[in-house]
Amino acid sequence: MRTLSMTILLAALLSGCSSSKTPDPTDGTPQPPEDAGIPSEDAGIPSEDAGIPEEPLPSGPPVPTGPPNVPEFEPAFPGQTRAPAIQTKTAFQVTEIASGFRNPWAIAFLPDQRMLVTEKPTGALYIVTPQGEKSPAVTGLPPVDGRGQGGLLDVEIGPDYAQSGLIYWTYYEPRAGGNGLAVARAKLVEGAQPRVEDVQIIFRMMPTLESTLHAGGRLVFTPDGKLFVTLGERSILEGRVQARDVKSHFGKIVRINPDGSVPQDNPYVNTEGAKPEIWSVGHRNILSAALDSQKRLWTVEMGPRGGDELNRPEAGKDYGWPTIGYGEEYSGAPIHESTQGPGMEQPVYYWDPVMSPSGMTIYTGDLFPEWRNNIFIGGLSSQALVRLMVRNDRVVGEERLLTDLKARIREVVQGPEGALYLLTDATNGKLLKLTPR
Ligand SMILES: [Ca+2]
Repeated sequence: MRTLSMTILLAALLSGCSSSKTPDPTDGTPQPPEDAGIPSEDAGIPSEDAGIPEEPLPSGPPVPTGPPNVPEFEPAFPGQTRAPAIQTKTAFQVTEIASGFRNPWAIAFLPDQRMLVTEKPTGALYIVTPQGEKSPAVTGLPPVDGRGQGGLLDVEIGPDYAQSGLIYWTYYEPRAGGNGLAVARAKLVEGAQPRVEDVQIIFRMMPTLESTLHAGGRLVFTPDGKLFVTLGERSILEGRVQARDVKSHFGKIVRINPDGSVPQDNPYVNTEGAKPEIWSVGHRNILSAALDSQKRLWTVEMGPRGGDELNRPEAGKDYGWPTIGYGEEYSGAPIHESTQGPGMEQPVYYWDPVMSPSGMTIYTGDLFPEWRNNIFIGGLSSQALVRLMVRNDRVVGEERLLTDLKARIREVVQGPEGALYLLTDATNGKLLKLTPR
């Protein structure tokens, strides 16, 4: 219930390519390395402002990130990694709205500009005003398995929230014989003690397995009323080998209706033995997902050491993990025989060394016209907000913002007024707002 108004002024010029700090190839914390990647071909964020001649593409050296972990791997096409460094011209400031969140994970905006904020390990969900006042934790959510990378993860407002009051969230569900990601929805009931009512579990990742790693867990609603859920492969070998197997949910993106039923135009509904919720296969651990202005899904997944990757996952396609990809095991041992293979997609872009993605938004606001259609990704080990400029579905420029904060960025969301809202991943995690100065 406290309002913090500390304002950190940051000249954009200072946070562009000024940092030459080499990212820790591991997550940079005692947590297991959720951080790390593989690719996807073509893609299509539209050029901004159709009809207006485009500026020349950026050129020059990439963001200085240190030597690659696997220098012998070559990109599949020019510009697939180490795009030219770019620099935001608009001066901006970072305002701290609230702090004291224990490893917060996700932000969702209510229609009145208040926010829902999740805390991963505790399973707590808060309502936070634009001024930073925090409600008591919402009651009625089922318990979470908050160990490791599990816990309470993403939260989204239902498309019919104004009528139904339904909110949706992902969490690691304790189960007999292990745990697994689940998606729940319930009606949010406000008051001095907010609560949820009529909790329904609409999706359970199967099979059940004991692992505290590679939880995935991002939710994305589409304008046609479907819900994408990104899933990890549990990290341990028993899970990893299921990432390309359509009989398992591990390492998949799934697409469901808001009540959990299966859309009949999903790609595997007529495949014998396949999980019908599956949209795409061969992913490692997707912690970033967003729609572009054409309402197409883009994701960034934690790859192995030297293999984080940006993809534009399409129905029924195979993104290759663990068979192909960039990077290596965190032990330094090889994983992939090859970076390319028949029937498997290349990433749009990859990072070696990794930036450790979590959270993603594709900017459509008015406050920063120069950012329109740019991709923003939270960086954990890279301790940065990563900005990608995209033309014709290829990355043509990269920037690392907010490196001066020296904070792990867990979440980035565009607010209703066009500001960016961020969460830092820490035991005293902060809710920050980024606006023009
Ligand atoms: Ca891949």
